[in-house]
Amino acid sequence: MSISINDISKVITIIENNKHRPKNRDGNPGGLLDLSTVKKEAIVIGDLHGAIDNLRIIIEQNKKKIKSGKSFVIILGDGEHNDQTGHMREMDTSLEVMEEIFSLILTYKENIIYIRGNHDTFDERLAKSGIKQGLEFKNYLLENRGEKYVAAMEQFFEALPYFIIGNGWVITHAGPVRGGATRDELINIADNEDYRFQLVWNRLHEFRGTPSLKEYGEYDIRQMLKRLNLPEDTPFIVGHNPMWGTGNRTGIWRDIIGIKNHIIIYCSIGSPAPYLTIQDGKIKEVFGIKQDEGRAHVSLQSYR
Ligand SMILES: [Mn+2]
Repeated sequence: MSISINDISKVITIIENNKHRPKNRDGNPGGLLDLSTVKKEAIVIGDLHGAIDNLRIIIEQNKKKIKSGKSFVIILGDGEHNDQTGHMREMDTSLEVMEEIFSLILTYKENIIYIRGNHDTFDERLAKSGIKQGLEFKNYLLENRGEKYVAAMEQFFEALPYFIIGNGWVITHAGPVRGGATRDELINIADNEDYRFQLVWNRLHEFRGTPSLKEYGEYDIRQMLKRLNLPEDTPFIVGHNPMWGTGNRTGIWRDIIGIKNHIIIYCSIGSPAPYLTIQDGKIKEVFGIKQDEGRAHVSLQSYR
């Protein structure tokens, strides 16, 4: 499906008018999606970074459930920008993923949710291995789609929510705000550049010693849940920070460095298309690609 500027406007309208999105004090769509009353199955997909095949496989495997409204999909942001060494300037797959997401939102409306990641920007300060991927994607779109399309994409980025409270779980792109944040602060995140930055950039503090300002630890997770009036052991799901260095190649890391119910999920190129399904407090790991199809395999496991 080819995506027009008008289509992107429709996508933005759907995102901004989500009935589970409380308005901020200026009457604009807030930074929080409150899905705590939604009882259907959540399908959670981590950062794709151009992994168009993974996205298509996962949607195909769950198409019936999404179509019938039995399940809804959450994509954790960072759909664009190939993260594979030697391919970081490749932007074809970035556009493919974003247009696929637009087309899914146009088809399934609020049953497809995309939250903001640190790559969901044209900001020139965004650089990976010295490559300004935000700027490169913008230039690619200027060349291939034109100025108005770039403006529409930017508007899409700005329209995205930052945090989801689900039915017994929470999700954000990168990590908690250090020291936590309240519901009201999340709704009014437009006024708080620091919180917007932290939710899409924070990384887990993995080693002993003083954490840097971009890092969070278990304390911050518990504090965030506490300030949201949620049980302190509520599953806290993020993407952003794949832990390939641990030797686990599945793209799903649970109870990371001993933090109970903290889950990182990452679905980039080369991963076995991992995703989570969450229903009634049960979190399952599923892999779109099995070992006999040529890549890493971990059998379906039950979590919690
Ligand atoms: Mn990220």
